Amino acid sequence: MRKPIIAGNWKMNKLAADGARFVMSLRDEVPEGSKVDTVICASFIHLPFLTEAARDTPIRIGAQNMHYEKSGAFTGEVSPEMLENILVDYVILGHSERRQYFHEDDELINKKMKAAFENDLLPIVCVGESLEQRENNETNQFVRNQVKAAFEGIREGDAKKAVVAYEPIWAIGTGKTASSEDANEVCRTIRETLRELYSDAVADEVRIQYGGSVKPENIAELLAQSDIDGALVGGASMELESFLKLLEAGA
Ligand code: G2H
Repeated sequence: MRKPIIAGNWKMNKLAADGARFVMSLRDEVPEGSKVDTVICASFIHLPFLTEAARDTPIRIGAQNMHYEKSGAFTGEVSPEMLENILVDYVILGHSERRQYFHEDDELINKKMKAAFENDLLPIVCVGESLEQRENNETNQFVRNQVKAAFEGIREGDAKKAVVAYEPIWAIGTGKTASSEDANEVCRTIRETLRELYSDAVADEVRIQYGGSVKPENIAELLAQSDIDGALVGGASMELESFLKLLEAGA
């Protein structure tokens, strides 16, 4: 059985003190042995405060991006080694906002995947189609290609630790959610792609999240699907009360 994983993606929101307060309050609500893996992914500036606030708790902290090099002349960038050093565990890679606004492509995301594993970070790698691709019935093929490109050259032992987030672009922050059945179909395609690339063991172990306007009202139905093992949540992860409802649904 795959353990559900609910990850908040705060995007470029909250000030550092607010973020730390959120995690301090969350500490009391996420018991040791919790049935759901709880992750908060925040801007770089939050991360040292959040890892400190989450110390000795089951809460895990993630970055939303990173460079693929260990160090060097890359002004304004943050390296995987820097993240690992401050006890960050996860990193979101290839979020559609980064693909769209910062021109990240499959090749770059693959480099970042490799760098994540080399530095003991667990990638949450995002894939998903545009509205146009969905309307042209290209979703499954497009997402398969994104998965193949992201995992190119990743060893089996690492691949099974990855988390894949299926986020249809048209459902992000729009209030539109894919129907649970449609979301599950694409998540199944992702799992079958991993089965072809690797093995049953990898396909059955990798956790696949759905993301895109997940809220307390729709999460239970999404998590009830055979191939959806969690959620990557933006808007509804920002308030403690609604985030706790999401965790409850996952437990
Ligand atoms: C999709 C999601 C979080 P939201 O980007 O990754 O955001 O839940 O606000 O649609």
